[in-house]
Amino acid sequence: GSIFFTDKEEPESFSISNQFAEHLEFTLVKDRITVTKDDAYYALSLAVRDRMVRRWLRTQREYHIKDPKRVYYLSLEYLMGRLLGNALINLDYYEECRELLKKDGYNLEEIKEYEHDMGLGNGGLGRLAACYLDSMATLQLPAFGYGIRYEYGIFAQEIENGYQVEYADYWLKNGNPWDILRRSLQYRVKFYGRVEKKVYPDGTYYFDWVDTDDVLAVAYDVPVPGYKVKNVNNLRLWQAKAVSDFEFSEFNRGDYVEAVAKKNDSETISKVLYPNDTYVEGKFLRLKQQYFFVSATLQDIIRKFKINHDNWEDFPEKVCIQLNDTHPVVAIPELMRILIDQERLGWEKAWYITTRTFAYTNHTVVPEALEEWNEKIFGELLPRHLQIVYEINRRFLEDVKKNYSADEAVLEKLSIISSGPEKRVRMANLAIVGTFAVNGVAELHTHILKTRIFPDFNKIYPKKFLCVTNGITPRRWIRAANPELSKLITSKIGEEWVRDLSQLKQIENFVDDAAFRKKWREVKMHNRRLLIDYIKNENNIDVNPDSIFDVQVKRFHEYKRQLLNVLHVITLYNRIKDNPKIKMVPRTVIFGGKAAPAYYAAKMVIKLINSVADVVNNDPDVGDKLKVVFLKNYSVTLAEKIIPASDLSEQISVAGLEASGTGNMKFAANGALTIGTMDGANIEIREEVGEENIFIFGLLAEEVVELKAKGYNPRKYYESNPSLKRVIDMIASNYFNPKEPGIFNDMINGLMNVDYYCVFADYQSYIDTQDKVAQEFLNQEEWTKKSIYNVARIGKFSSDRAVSEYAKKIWNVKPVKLNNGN
Ligand code: 26V
Repeated sequence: GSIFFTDKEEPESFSISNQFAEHLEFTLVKDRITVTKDDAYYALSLAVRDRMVRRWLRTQREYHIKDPKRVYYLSLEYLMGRLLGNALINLDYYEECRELLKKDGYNLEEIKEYEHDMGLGNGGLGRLAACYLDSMATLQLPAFGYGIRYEYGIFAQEIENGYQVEYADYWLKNGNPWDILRRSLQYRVKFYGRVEKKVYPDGTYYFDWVDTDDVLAVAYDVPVPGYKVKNVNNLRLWQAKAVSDFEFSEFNRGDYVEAVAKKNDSETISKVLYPNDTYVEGKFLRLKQQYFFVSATLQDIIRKFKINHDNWEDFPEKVCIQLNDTHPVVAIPELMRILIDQERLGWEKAWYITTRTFAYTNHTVVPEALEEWNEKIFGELLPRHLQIVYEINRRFLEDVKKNYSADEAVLEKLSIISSGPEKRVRMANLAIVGTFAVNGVAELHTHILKTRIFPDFNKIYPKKFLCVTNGITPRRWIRAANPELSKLITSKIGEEWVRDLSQLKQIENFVDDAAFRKKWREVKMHNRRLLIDYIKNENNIDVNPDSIFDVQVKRFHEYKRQLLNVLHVITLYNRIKDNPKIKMVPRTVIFGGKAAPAYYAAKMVIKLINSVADVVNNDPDVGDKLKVVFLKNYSVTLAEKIIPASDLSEQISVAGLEASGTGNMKFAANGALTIGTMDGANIEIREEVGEENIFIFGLLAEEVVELKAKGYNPRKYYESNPSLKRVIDMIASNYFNPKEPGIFNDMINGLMNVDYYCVFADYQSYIDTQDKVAQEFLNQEEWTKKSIYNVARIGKFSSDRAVSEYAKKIWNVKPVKLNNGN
């Protein structure tokens, strides 16, 4: 007989109460006297994890036995948030668990609050990866996430005197019950060194990468349970560790302490997440992280492949690797190196295999965010890879000259290596050349990629470019974040919508049911009150529960135009000051989000918001007509509190720059109406919900281009628009910052002279549209209908739809169903 439960037909069933008690006593060594709430969280999480373990093992074993084609999702970022509530929902165990805990004297809702967010990402790209993991598991796909186990996640944001201040996010301080160390899974990753050409007696030769400085990658696995299915997929995160046999020569020279101290160096690789999204710094450590991640991951993928296969030609039939932006693109020359130098395949065969294995998702057209590596940095850290990149480029450009164009300007644009005084490796060009599919994340974004950013690539490879519009997981963003709305919906149409979001269509049948609409409003009010309490606690601001909850939460970037929102706030303030008795629809304008620590302009927008909030919130003329709230440290968990309470979703980027947006989807799915530009997925949301149920304003993407082409002069808008002029003059004359005069000078000068993101050009259109919002909010019955239509018609934006599109159009992977047993 086997001692393993996985070998038994009917495994003994664990009771959560027993497991919980056992972990409290035996894992945490606590008793009734010493136990804390945090212990309860930890023990409960371990107990819930225990319930996943057998499914997890069984899933991995099933994938091993059936040996289907697998997909590997490679991302430097995963913004997972909290895992306990999500696990309970996906295991369909939430209610039962809550009741059991109650018997033990614990409140699940309270215990959940002790979990620290797993914030291993910056923003949209990292959260998208987390949503896709949930959908890949729910769709029962043989899929594997790979990432880095950063010791410090996205920084914690504090506000001091109105300014953002960053604190380290040591998320592991109380331990982590969700990941398990794979003690025997370690790979050696090489850095630096040099390339040696080795010649065989018969004259053939190969290249050897020698004298390297090595680091170990150790695996930590996080379970990813699908919703109401047995599949539990795996997220494998690598942590850097010094090689154990380090620097023997230095030992011998007597530099023992030096040698041991050096251990720290290698372990800094996985120390911290880079906190800037839209700006590339070209730092050595960042490239080290990328290669560290890619090398360990490819070794792991190849090890698994070799268990069942010895023919490399089968590789692309069995393995698909999705590259989340260019961050893991060094995987392309890495696979080439392995195939050529280690597996001794010729170039052509290696290239054939490589280009049929990888696919690349682009997430931004913001030029500062396109990764390019200084050739010297790249070559010093990865000498063999630089050679391979050069050879890829040489062959590619040969091909282009033969079949497309020999025009120097065209070749320069296509080249993987940029020319000029500082040669750089262009990771996006490498990604396009080295993959079989390149996808944008919304229709407009894909169109801009094809026509504006990479037009020649699109002509050379017309079938390579495609669109997969982003999506969000309804489990976390509706079912878990908004339990009251979920109950109301389920009471009308059953629970299937949680795994098939298109079913929400059915609630349109209740739009004309006044009782249903009333309940709909009660749900929103319930959520609003929770947020009001939170705001009172955090910011000590009293919020009017009947005001419009007007919310913009996302990373701070100039292109996202939080500044335009502030200009609207000041415009409203001026109306009140002009006529303190004015009848207006009350508003609470809520902001949240982090700015990259070195992004001065974005940080000054945060300061401006807090300065305006100080004045507006303390002006007796304003009363409860207008409040401005900046909620610090926006995170996945905070999003789950804010979004369900919102009425108005601000998606106001300058058209053409927000690749997709996913917050826009989360708000609409929770019954907020969008005010937005024709940008990213806003366009597709409008198409789905209907133009009467969304507030669109501003220049179109092409109009932005035209305006700039004919010479945009923001000063003209300032001079011809008295309301805009007044707002700008107030900021410029320190109205909101009398104690710190001049701090907004750079901002004002930027707006008046350049206004790269067309804030002035869109100002009036935005104000007019906001007035329309207020007008329509007055009619609560009509507003409620629009809110219902938004939810009913949001089905397309489920990450289940997005992931099935990837599976069909790119990955060619099929579900592996685990139906019976535990
Ligand atoms: C760039 C860099 C540069 C180096 C430092 C670290 C770092 C991290 C991230 C990035 C690129 C961020 C790109 C991004 O997050 N794009 C967002 O992707 C979302 C998911 O597709 C999409 O909804 C947003 O519109 C898009 O801005």
